[in-house]
This record gives sequence, structure tokens and C-alpha cells, in this order.
Amino acid sequence: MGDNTYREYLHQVADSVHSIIVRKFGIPSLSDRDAENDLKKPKLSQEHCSNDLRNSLVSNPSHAIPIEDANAISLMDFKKKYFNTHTPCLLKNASKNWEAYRKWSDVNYLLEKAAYRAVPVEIGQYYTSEDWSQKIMPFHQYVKEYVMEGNTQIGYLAQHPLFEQIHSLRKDIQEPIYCMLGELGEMSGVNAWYGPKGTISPLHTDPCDNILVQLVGHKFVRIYHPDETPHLYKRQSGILQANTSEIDNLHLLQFEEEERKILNEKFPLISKATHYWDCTLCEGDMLFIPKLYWHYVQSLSISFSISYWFV
Ligand SMILES: O=C(O)CCC(=O)C(=O)O
Repeated sequence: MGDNTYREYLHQVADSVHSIIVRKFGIPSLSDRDAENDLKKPKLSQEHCSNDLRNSLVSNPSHAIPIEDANAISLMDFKKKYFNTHTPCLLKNASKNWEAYRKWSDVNYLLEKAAYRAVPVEIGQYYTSEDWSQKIMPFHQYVKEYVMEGNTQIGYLAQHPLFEQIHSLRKDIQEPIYCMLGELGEMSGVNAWYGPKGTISPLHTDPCDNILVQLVGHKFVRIYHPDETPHLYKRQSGILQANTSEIDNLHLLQFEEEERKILNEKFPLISKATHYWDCTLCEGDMLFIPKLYWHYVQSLSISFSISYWFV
């Protein structure tokens, strides 16, 4: 048996053992108070994106990201207009035919597939905060302690190759066709991002083109052109954070004048960074983030996204 076949086999065994455990012990309760009620709660979040929601966080219409209907733009037109010109683009209706889009807002479905599997969780508002740490815990514990409403501390299942670990979730997703456009036509990482409202991925860059697929809930995303690097306070030290900005409070941009003043006082050059795009990423959307473009991501509800990095 080759290495890959053997690994595939082990993953199938793990999935089967997991479903036996679920059948034998059931799905752990999400609430100490009312387990019955919790199991009847079907959906995590299904607030569909109205135009108002889409536009509410765009700082100025001239910075709204171009939006295309994935059913109306051909792959070749996407390539010409966006991929070849390294222009970010939001493709609406792009993942609405995925099983994951239909099923993953049901927490019980996710628990059936993953309740007893161990997952890494980032604790703290963002990975540049001083109080940030990581813990490994069963998925059901993560959902109960960090994802369901009423939890006070932020925990984020972030940038985790969940589909290498849990094969039974793979049949719900598809590789986005846009990833074929890379020079080598290869994926360089497929990662899950699952968490409550309020997770923040601080402003950073990645070395690969990215299709970020939104399957549950919505997120605010700001993208800066790499030309703006001199205005974005790139960190100088720390291997983990060398691709990350020192601007840890970019979310203040969304609030009142007073908060924006605090941000501008601490990072005065940010006001010169005018080459940027804003969007609200809604369930069913895909977002093209060109490689080396700065991006900041904040969840506005319980959210499940997958990033497809390709080369
Ligand atoms: O969704 C997030 O929180 C961050 C996503 C991201 O940074 C990425 O896909 O590269």
C-alpha cells in the first residue's frame, strides 16, 4: 500500500470510529441548562445578505469591491478582468450549490461529523494580542465554550486543514474552478476558519492567490494593494508575524469619529493608504484575494469559511 492510500485508509477508519462513538454515546449537549432545546436548535445563523448589510461597512462607495454574479461571468472573463490584473473581486452565488452551504449552518450536522475529534483553537481576540494562546480540544467543547452565544472569550478554529483530518466533510465541498488559473494549477493549502461573531484576523499578507469561500454567516473584509505597504506598519520581527501589520485595531475604522481618531493618532500613515477595497462577505460568496495583498477579516456573526490558496 502506498503512503497516500494508507493515509486515506487511516482517515476512513477515524471517520468510521467517530460515527460509531456518536451512535453509541450521542452528541454531547451544548448547554448545561437545556440539552433538549439545544438539540432542536437547527441553525447557527441564516441572516441573508441584504444590500443594506452588504453596503453598511463599506467606508465609501468608491472603495466598494467589484461584485460579479458567479453564474454570469465566465472563467475566461474572470481571468482577464481580475486574475490577470490582480484585482480583488467578490463572486456572489458562487458556493450556493455546495452541500456545505446547505448543511453547515446546522450545528448538529457538524457535531455528527466532528464532535469528538480534536481541533486546535486560537484563544484571544487576535494572534498578535499579548494574551493570545492555543489549545487543543474536542470539537464539541469548542462549539459549546466558544461558538454558541453568550461566550465571553473569543476562540477561533483558524487556518486549520480540517478536511485533511475529517474526510467525511470533504464530500460537502468542491475546489473552486478559479483555482485552476494559477501558473502551476496546484493547491497550496485548504484551510477551515470557523468561529463566533467577533473573530479578527489582523491585517496581513499571504504568498499565494486565495479564493476565500463563505459558507455560513458573514464577515467584513478590507483589502489593501501591496503599493500601500509603506503606510501599513509591517512588523519587523517574529517569524510568525513577519507578514502582519502592527495595526492591531483596524476595526476602529468602522466606528465613530472618536475611535477613528485613536487609530489615526497611533498609526498616522494609515490615512495615506487610500488604495483599498471593502466588502461584506456573505454566505454563498467567494472572494478573490490576490497574493501579497494585505487583508483584514472580521466576523460579523457565527461564521464558517474555507480558504483555497493556489499557485
Ligand atoms: O477568515 C479569516 O479570518 C482570515 C482568512 C485569511 O486570512 C485567509 O484566507 O488568508
